[in-house]
Amino acid sequence: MNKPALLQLFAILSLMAGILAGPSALAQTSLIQNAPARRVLSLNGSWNYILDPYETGFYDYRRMPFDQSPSGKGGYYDNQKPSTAQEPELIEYDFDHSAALQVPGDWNSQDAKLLYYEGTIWFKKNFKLKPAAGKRYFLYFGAINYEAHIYLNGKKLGMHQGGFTPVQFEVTGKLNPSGDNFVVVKADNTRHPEAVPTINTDWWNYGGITRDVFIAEAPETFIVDYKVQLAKNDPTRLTGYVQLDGAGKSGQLVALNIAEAGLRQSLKTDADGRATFSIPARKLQLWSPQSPKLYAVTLTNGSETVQDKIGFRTIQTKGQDILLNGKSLFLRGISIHDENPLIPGRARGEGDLRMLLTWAKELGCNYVRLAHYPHNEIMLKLADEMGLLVWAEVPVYWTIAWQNPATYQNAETQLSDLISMGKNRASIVVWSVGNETPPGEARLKFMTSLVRKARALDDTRLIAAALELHRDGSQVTVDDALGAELDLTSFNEYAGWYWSDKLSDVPNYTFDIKYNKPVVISEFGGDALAGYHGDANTRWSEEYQEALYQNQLLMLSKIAGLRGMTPWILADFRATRRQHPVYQNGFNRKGLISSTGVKKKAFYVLQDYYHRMAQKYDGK
Ligand code: GCB
Repeated sequence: MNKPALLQLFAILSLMAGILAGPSALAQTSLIQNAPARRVLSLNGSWNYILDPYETGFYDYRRMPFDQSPSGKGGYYDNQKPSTAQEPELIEYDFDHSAALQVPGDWNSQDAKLLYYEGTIWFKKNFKLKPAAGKRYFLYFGAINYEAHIYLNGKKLGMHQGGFTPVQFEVTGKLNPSGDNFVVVKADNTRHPEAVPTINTDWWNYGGITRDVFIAEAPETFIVDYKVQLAKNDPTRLTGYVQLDGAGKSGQLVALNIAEAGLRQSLKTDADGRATFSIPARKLQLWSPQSPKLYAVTLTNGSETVQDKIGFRTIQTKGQDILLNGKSLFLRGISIHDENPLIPGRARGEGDLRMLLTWAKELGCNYVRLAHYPHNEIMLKLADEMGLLVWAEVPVYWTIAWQNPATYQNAETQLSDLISMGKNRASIVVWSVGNETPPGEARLKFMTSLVRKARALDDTRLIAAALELHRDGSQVTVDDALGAELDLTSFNEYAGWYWSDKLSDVPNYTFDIKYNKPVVISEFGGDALAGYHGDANTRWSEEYQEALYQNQLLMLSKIAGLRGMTPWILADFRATRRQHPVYQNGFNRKGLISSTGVKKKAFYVLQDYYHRMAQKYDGK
């Protein structure tokens, strides 16, 4: 055999070996509910990193992944060191002498040379954890953008795609008994046409390990998942389930205790380790933005206790009304990206997230749209605590590969993980399946399947999507067929900004909306550079944005079914598409708050309007 043919045979054989030795086909344990509350060991902090645009640490010179080659040597995940100082092997990387990045945190905002970087970065962290007998361990990342390959002590745990949902691997039996361990992550934020989101977005493609990392410890049989919520539209019944995982999961007793409400129930798991319940709960004080009451909920199975703080409320629609705990409501909202404009970069934890929600409260909000992808679990808990209703969304954004079954599967997995993560949060009242997806047959099929999936997973919340519309002169029509599947009519409109009109003409638009459902405008807005002043006709000025909001509110007030809005957006955010050298400089300037934290004039227009709406609906 000549050399190329030999190489080819070698490549095929190694590929087969790789497939056989690849990540286990066994079903993974489902996402641990409220995982951060069970954390035993945080892996946040400093991680050494290697920048790898050519993927030298992943592929050999044939483009064969090292983890599929027979020798298995060469991949950066090995963290290889020369065996002796006398006979040093040639190893062209060294994590321990490489620079470090802070985790959680995107790489772009931590080093100027990484601002626009798209590709692979390898991360490594050493940690000490001596596994205890009779315990199970789970490595948990809040989010890694976008594709992550994860290795523990040189062995592959698996791969995950999707930049905003948790990544979890069981590592029981894989930790070194000595207690010395290291974890390596290959994070790759390359954009792909078939990915979710796809190649084109109006937000920064922040890469890296952007949310908390920890190892959770659990008993052999443990409470992996639970749902404790009010029954659909019934404030007098608690329903849900507790799911155990592990060999002894069937026929176990689990105690559900809400001491403050005098509620105690003993549950017994079935053969699948699941105990479902539906019990009367008459005395519960209901959660609302005015009174965000949370109860300490305790689940106990043997020696294991899991605690959560859960609020209880109902949400439904009736004609064009949205009813929260049976009472009509106006959603005084604002859209928010998971970004701290002051870094500027991905929000890195509770402090950053609390700042964003505090701004929303100052604006007079009772509602936030957490666009355009699943936000940090900490954000959802803060919304519970601070009394903000939430629209939670998946990154099915613009032109997804509608015909591709793998793309659908990816979107559905992200939706399922979002719902799994958020299902006990009273604040979440809307699951959104996407944003501005252009109507068409394949797209309708794709989106309808997502809507049905969301309903099958959770029928106690509203399902929505930010729709597109079309215009003819001053007539706007909202008739997207997807609207028939949804509980709210939500659409993005940019009168006064992208629509070629004069600001003073904005109030003349009339809306023909085909659905008799509550109308919640998912976006409107316009850019303003904070500190740039002009008159109401000077684009980019604060005065223009101020007048735009005034005219928008006049226009929208004429929509009979208007029950809320989330203007675009709370704060300026980094956006690669926004390159005007004077006004934008890589930022979308539609924020009501600037990238230095300054409130623009339009902030006060909306604040004043929300004040009036609060008086009208809540009497204060
Ligand atoms: C939109 C998108 C949002 C953009 C915004 C804009 O319709 O949903 O992601 O950032 O418009 O500023 O153009």
